[in-house]
Amino acid sequence: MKPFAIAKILTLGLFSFTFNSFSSQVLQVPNSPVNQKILDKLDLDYACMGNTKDHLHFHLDQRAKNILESNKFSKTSLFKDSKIVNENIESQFDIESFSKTKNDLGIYHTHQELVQELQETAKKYPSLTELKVVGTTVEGNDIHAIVLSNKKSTLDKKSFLVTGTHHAREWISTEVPLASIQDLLQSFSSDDEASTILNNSTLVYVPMLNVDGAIFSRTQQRMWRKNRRKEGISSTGVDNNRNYAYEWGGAGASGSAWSNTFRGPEAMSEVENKVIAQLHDQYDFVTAISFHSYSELILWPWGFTDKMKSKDHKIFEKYGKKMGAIMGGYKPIQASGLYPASGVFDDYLYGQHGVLTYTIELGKQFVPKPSEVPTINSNGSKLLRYMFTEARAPFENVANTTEYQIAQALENIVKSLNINSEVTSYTNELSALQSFKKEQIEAVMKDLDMSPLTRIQINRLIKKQALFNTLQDK
Ligand code: 0X9
Ligand code: ZN
Repeated sequence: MKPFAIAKILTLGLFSFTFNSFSSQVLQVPNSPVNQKILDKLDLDYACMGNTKDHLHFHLDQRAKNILESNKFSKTSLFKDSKIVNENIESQFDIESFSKTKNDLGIYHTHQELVQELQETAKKYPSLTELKVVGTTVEGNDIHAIVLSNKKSTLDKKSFLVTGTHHAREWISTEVPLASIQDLLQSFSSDDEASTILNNSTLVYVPMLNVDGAIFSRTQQRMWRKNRRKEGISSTGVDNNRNYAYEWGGAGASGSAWSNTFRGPEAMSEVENKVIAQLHDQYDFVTAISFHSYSELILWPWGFTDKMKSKDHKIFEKYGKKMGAIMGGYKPIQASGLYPASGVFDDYLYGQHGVLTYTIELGKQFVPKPSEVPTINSNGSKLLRYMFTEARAPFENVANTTEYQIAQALENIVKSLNINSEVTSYTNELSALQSFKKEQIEAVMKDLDMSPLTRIQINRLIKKQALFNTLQDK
């Protein structure tokens, strides 16, 4: 059915049309808080499939169609000004177009090929690499990490983390880490930049974090996103990028096991997420990059809230803009500018551990055309070289100014605002603000782009707290 026809029927408020159930499309709707709420409520899949600040794209598969059929009311708002932007999202996974046999995915690595390549690489460069099994999945597969560093170098080293395939269907996100590994190892002896990086850094790569999901997407169900955790007898899966222990269970993460953004039964319940926590404990990363696809974006914290920027926004923006340029024009933005999502990788590593952390949404498809892969790989490798060289002590020059302290206190309040709105629960955070002048607080709120509603809410809380303190003193 043509987008025009759908839009027309829907704006007329008639809901009797039948969707074509044989192809699965992507529908573009305006990116508004109302539409985000509806998509969340109906548990529809609106991950990065070409999303922008203005538009959300969601997967109109059979499940979505069934849900929409039985929630006719929501459709009125959702389908206003909507259009189909992809007639058949599964066609990008049409491996026949880039591979001869069923077990071979052409330029893309199967899990087996990935492990083989890592083993061969470790064998070829024993003084520069260490191959490790860092976890075992629920389906019994090993999660591999390869650590790159010149073992002979006695220089002080900074640690970096690079991950691929949090999400099963985002095949390209494993290719870029692999390309970067080869880039640095192959040029170590001939190129100053590569040898400097390997002499003074410890680079931890986990090219395929969600191994079970990746295998499932490659062999059974192309559009699979989550891991393969079992709930009862079904493998419903958990979204590894909603399971991290930072603002876990907040906006944009579902409590329903059937949702594509299922947060899991508790924070860090999943082996893949535990692997990241353990690696950070071991290596103490300064900077981390998580590759995903798609939408050509450079994203940074906060992910969980769009109520404010982070206190380190300028630093995130500086590196983000440069990375966007290296990638040939990817858009650099705070992640929640797209849609809020909680329990995400960036927020966890930055918020919990102070790591400069980014999510890179590669390409224009989950599985870009084979002819596009070399450019994405080479830009991605350049991006990583840039970060390994320039983002070695990203927060070093951050002064503990009054503004910074106010921003920190405001951040803590915004975090608790998400949980409840009782004044008594903010006592500590609010007292931290008591010593600052009203004008100073206002200026920082403005600088952090705090939403007017949040400003009003916080100002009210400050007043209440002041009153409470006065009464207590009496
Ligand atoms: O939704 C995600 O986990 C990421 N997009 S993807 O399509 N690769 O799944 C983006 C997360 C970025 N964070 C926020 N948007 N808050
Ligand atoms: Zn993803």
